[in-house]
Amino acid sequence: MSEEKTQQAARTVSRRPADAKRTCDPAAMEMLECAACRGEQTMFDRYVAQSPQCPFGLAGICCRICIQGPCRINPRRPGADKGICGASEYTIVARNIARYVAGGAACHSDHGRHAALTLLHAAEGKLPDYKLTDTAKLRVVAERIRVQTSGRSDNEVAKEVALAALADYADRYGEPCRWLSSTITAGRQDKFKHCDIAPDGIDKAIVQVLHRTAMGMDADPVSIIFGALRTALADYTGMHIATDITDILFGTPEPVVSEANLGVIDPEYVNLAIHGHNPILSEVVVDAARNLKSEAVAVGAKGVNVVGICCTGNELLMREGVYLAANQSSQELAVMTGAVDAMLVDIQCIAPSVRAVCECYHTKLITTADIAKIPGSHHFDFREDRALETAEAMVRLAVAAFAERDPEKIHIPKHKATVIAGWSLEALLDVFSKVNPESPVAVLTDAIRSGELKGVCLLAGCNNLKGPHDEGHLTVARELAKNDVFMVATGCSAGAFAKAGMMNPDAVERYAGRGLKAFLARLSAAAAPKHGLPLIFHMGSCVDNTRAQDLLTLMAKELGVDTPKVPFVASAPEAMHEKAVSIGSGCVALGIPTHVGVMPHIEGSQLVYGVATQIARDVYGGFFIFETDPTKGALKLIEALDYRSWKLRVHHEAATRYGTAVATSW
Ligand code: BF8
Ligand code: SF4
Repeated sequence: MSEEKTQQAARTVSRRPADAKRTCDPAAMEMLECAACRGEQTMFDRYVAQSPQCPFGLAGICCRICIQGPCRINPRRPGADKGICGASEYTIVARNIARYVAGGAACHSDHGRHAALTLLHAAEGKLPDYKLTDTAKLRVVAERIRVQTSGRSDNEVAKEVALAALADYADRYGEPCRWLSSTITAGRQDKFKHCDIAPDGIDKAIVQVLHRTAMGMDADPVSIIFGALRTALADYTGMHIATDITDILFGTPEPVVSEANLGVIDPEYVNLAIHGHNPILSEVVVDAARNLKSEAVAVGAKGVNVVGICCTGNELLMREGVYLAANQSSQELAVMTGAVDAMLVDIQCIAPSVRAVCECYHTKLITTADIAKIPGSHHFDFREDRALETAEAMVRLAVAAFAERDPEKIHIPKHKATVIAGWSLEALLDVFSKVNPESPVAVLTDAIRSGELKGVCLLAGCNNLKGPHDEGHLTVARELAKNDVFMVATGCSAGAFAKAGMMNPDAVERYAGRGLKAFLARLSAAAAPKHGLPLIFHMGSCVDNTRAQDLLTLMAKELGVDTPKVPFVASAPEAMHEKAVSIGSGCVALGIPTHVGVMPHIEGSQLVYGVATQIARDVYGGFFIFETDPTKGALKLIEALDYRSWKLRVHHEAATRYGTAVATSW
């Protein structure tokens, strides 16, 4: 298929669920055409094969919590309006959602625990392949959580920070987790205390919500949802630990220029795709790939080209400028280019189907985590105390596979786009500080108060094949850009923007409204960033949503109000994973209007739906906006921003006029 044709196909993307070729990424479209010709199956085909999906599951009214079930609630069938044990639809829907949150929190927090243990062992001098890269951040984090820094060596401080992080996992006997209380506003601390949802141990919150939602336990949907919110805040805590410690170990990201989409796979190099979430592994693999360049040259390649997929790709893009090849729904398509010599996976979001795809090619599939094995792949037991040695062995598998390529099967789409990534909160504030050195974040809040910007949106989350691949993300962002919303992004949402060329200065020209354009131009003029400023700022992987949540907290402090009054919204246009449910729930508790572009399994209970969309607003100020039409979703986000910025302006004007403090009781 010619490039022009694929672009046209992407523009006129099909919305029919029975159509397997539903993507607006031209590179993915080209590979789907290719897969169809070769008779290879992808997750796009399997979505069609799974349709129509079970209406009970979709509505969240299928209970499989005990093996007397499954019980399916049918309000129209006498006697079947409750489960065998008598559980009502509201109990079942709430329990199912709470268990999603537990799953998501388990993923993020176990990832954070791995980072904390690595920091501990590195500080103890047990891990020669790891070092403390950002000791300034180490000391900032230490002071924030009240670990003494003066007169102590970096290793001493790091050890205590790691132990403090690990202590947040255990039972703190009523004392809220330190990574939560030290990073949120006083207003949120009070709110969480008042509602009794501040976790006093990450593991404890996860265990409790599983206990709470077992057969014969909590039947009260509001109580279950409050338990789920505590778990969502445990998720936030684990994510924040992961981000902070990863920055300490590998460096806090700084602006970096790179490229994204399948066109980054280079036929002249040994291509090693790294997929998953864990920088503890992938950072060392990047070192190993650099070390083994000569071995790659010896087999006729120009070197080793590491390309990232999903969030470990985002982590490497942020810190190392490594190319990003694909997001969640296009992971199989990277292998189908026939030029990926090995795919190395760690944890989370790895489709088991990559094994079957690798079998059609010469690609070696390498698993590295004992909790994420895939039958038939090469498994390396990755241990931090011999990290580089193991990583080099894995890279050597890729180098050896280079000679086994079948030239007939190589098809690499040309599509790729420039991306300016590396926007940690520190990097963003550094740019703001060039305009206002005294209070960098005021650059943003002043622009909102003056009406130049409508507010801030965090775009996050996955791909979900219930809608066309990447279309939700791109549509929401285009609408927000046009309406002068400052955007930051993480996860596969950031992947979609990077691939589509929405994270570079050209995109500002193309998509930004007048206010957003003027704002970014002012920043550019003052900061003169080497590579220019992007339309959407890439903040990293999914655990790095905490970077954006820290931005919200800073904005609240600057504006003198609590987070539910800040013109800050979030959107997960293509949410899929349990992790997206836990992140979204945490956002709501933090006071953020949160758009979800795929219907979660909640419609089977009017009551639970009402709690998520209405009651949450009354209690926390944040609420869910469920809207599957991305254009309408964007408009609802803009409406939420308009409402908040209008109120802020009114109260700030009144405070200025009467010389009083800004009112906060609205
Ligand atoms: O943690 S956005 S599909 S890759 S879950 Fe997974 Fe969703 Fe992608 Fe990153 Ni986040
Ligand atoms: Fe059915 Fe109750 Fe068991 Fe759920 S917990 S499967 S509703 S009997």
